This record gives sequence, C-alpha cells and structure tokens, in this order.
Amino acid sequence: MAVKPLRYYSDKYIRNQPSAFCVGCGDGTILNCFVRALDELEVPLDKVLCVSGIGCSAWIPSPNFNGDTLHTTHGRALAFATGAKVFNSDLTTVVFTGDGDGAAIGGNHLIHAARRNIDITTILVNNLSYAMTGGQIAPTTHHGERTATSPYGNPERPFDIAGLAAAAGATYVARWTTYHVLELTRSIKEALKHHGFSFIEVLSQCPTHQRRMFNMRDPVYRLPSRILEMFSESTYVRGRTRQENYRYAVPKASPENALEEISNVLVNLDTEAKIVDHMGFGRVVRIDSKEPDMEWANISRLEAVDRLVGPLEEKVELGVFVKEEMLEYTDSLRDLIRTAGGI
Ligand SMILES: Cc1ncc(C[n+]2csc(CCOP(=O)(O)OP(=O)(O)O)c2C)c(N)n1
Ligand SMILES: [Mg+2]
Repeated sequence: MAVKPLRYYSDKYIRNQPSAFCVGCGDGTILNCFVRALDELEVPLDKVLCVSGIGCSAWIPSPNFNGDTLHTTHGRALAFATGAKVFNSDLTTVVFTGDGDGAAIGGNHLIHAARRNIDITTILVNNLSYAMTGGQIAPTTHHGERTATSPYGNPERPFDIAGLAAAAGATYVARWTTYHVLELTRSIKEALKHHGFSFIEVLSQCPTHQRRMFNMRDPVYRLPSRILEMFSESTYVRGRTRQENYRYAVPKASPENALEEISNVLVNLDTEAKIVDHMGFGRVVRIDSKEPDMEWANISRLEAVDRLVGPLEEKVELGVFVKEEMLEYTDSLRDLIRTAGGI
C-alpha cells in the first residue's frame, strides 16, 4: 500500500485548530493510530460517531476529530454511546475514555457495556493517573507510585483494566502502549471490524505527571522519548518469541555506581550493560549476555547491587487477549422488538 503523507490525514480527519495537549502527550499518537485505522478500513466519516467523557483523553476525538463527536459527562461516555448505538446501529461507535473516566467514575458503565456485548469500540487511555485535574491517584496507578495525592507512594494495588473488561464479557480485548503504534493501529482496525464490545487499553505517556511518578529529573522535552523507551523495556507481547538471556540489576542506591562495578566484572566477557528505565524497578542496569555460563551470582553479590531480577518480572503483558464471536446486544434487542410486534 502506498504511504500517504501526513498532510493527507490531517486534511481529511483533523479539525484545524491549536492542540490542547501538553507537548509530548500520548493522546495525539492515539488519535493518529485511530485515523489511520479508519482510513485503512475505508469507513466513511459520516458513519462514525466518537463519544467521550471528561479528561485529557476525552479530548482525543473532541474537538480534534473531523467527524461527529459527542463530548459527555465524566464517566458516562459509554452510557451515551449505548443510546446512540441502539438508536442507530449502523454507526461505527467509538468511545475514548481515560483510566479515571473509564475505570473509576465510569467503571460500572464499562463492565455492563462489556456484559451486554454491545457493538462499541472502547479505547481506554491509561496514563496511570487523573492527568487533567493535576495527576491524582487513579485505580490504575501502580503500587508505590507517587502522584499528587500519594506523595509518599500509592498504598493500593491497581486494576488490570483489560482483565476486568475480559472478565465482564468483552469479546475483543487488547492492550498496547503508545510505543507500539503499528500493533495499536492493527488492533484498532480489528476492534472496529469486530461485531461486539471491543476494548483496547493503551498505556500512554504523560510527561507532565509521570515525571513525578517515575522520578525523572530530565528536562520535560527529553521525557516523552524516555518514557516510550521505558514502555518498551517494561512490556512483553504475549506469544512473541523473546530473547531471555538478560537480567536487570536493581541498584542499592546509584545506578551509575552499580553500572561501574558491573562493567568491571564484565571485562573480557561477551556481555553488555547499560542503564535503563523500568516501570517496576526504576532506574536499573540491564545486562545482556551472550555467555553460555554467565555467572549471574557474582553480579548479585556486588556492593552497589541490591538484587538481580529476571526478564519478565514486573513487566506488563501486551497483546490481543480475547477475540470471540458472541450474541451482540443491538441484534438481540432488534429481535426482541420484532417478537414483541414493534418495528
Ligand atoms: C462528576 C465529576 N467529578 C469529577 C470531575 C473532575 N475531573 C475532571 S477530569 C478528571 C479525571 C480524568 O482522569 P482520566 O479519565 O484518567 O483522564 P486523563 O485526564 O488522565 O486523560 C476528574 C476527576 C468532573 N469533571 N466531574
Ligand atoms: Mg488518566
């Protein structure tokens, strides 16, 4: 397929106005993936309805998307979208929601939309906090993370929101990050084509608030790429072959000191070490070894090293977790109305 210039997408799909997103926000990336998915599927713009609630992520479609949008109240996008879809089941109905909007105040609407298996695609932007209102704790904030309302760390455990949607009955469930744009675009295409409730969680960067959360002291302009690299480092894709001959050394204090000590041990070995960001363990030393008999224990005993952790520890699983056909709500409602003697 011919590669289309960026201009093509912005002219056709985006309303021309200043962006309200902070520099480096992941919301623009998600909008980009969405319009590419629509374009590849050749869905006519007048057949699409985007519905959103309140939050930065709610601004992905409204006012940016050049089609019909419905900007509703906090947590209620799925309720409005359900009404619109039942009234006009030909509409490709897409809900954009945040982790606060969709997993906290709107959590009940989410589980019941999933249970009904109504033909709505929901894209939940998980930036791990309530970004719009100042970066407060959300039900998706990881244990120990610092937010505006948990300055000493989050005492709670987070929801696995994709797991929740799957357990509630969603018939298409996936999780990606803003680093995985090709997979995300492909997944949005699958979700739009899917007849039933499709749910995609997208782990997204919010340089403004994740700076505190991940204790990153770089200037803000360096943060988007750093957080994206961290997403890549801290995730794995279900079913994809993995290279597993590496470990992370969690430093006792300074990762630079740990790297120096580790590098001294690695002299003459076919092994590389570098400092990376890890969502579970902070700044750690990643050690990639090609040695068949690598003596990992020697490294774990170093003065500056607290412990070694394996490749998959505390990583977030990505992929398509559910994809099945099941009775869809608007179909069953239409049958019911017919049986009852209606239209
Ligand atoms: C009924 C109601 N309660 C609270 C608010 C304040 N409020 C606005 S946005 C928001 C959080 C949004 O968080 P999230 O859904 O994660 O979106 P993000 O901004 O992170 O993309 C809150 C609590 C509101 N607008 N309405
Ligand atoms: Mg959020």
